[in-house]
Amino acid sequence: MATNSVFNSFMKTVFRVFSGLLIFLSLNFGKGLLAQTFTGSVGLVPDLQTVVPTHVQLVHQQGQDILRFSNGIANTGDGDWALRPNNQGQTSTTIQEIRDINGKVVLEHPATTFAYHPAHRHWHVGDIARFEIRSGSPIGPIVGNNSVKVTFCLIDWYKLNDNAPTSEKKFWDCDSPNSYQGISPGWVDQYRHSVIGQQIDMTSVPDGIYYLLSTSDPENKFVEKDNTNNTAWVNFRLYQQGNGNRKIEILGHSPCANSGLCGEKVPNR
Ligand SMILES: [Ca+2]
Ligand SMILES: [Ca+2]
Ligand SMILES: [Zn+2]
Repeated sequence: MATNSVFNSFMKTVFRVFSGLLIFLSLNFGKGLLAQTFTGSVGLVPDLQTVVPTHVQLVHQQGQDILRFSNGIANTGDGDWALRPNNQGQTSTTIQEIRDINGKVVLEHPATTFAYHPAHRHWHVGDIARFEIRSGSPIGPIVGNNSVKVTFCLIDWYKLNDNAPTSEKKFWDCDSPNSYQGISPGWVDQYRHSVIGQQIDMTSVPDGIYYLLSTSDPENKFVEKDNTNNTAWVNFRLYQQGNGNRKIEILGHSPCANSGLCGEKVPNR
């Protein structure tokens, strides 16, 4: 007993010291060494999931066949996907903040870049998504060199389903180099098919059966609950009808958990 209580009080002291200190961890996330700050309280972690791409269409511009589509990223996790710009001269970093239930920041994770996007004329967070065209199956070969990494401005755009915990938009500003960006739990950010960059060049791709894949956080730069549910896809046939322009026929899409993630709640705006 005596040994146990000595041990217990020792462990309590260790725990108090542990939770009272800022502990700096260095975690190797594949490529770079990233510093993290951890304070010991429980953080609410987001989960990123891609909404099944909608408005998938083949348009013809200056002799090219361009696939256009709308892309949605949902936060189905417990906490905000909260991204703070850290501007220091030439290099701007996006810091992901994990917060506890009281809104206190418990972890700061240097995630990606934060940069001005001249074509969109607002600020973008780096490494948000990857668009691919694969042949024959969702794990088939990439065709036409079509693997495109994209950056986004992330805001609360619409609610995924009717049960979002927050009715107000928390993230809404793309125009300031100093504003937080992100997605609240139960909300979706959407980039519509008409936006520059929501496109893949299919001109050199022969007729056939293809998959358009959209993956959120493809390089796993952000902290989230589940890294294995980040891809959604649409299956289509590319074909030539008579002497006219080529067309696509949508054949199906990836399995999805609810009407929001299936792309059935995408607002037409
Ligand atoms: Ca996820
Ligand atoms: Ca991740
Ligand atoms: Zn943009």
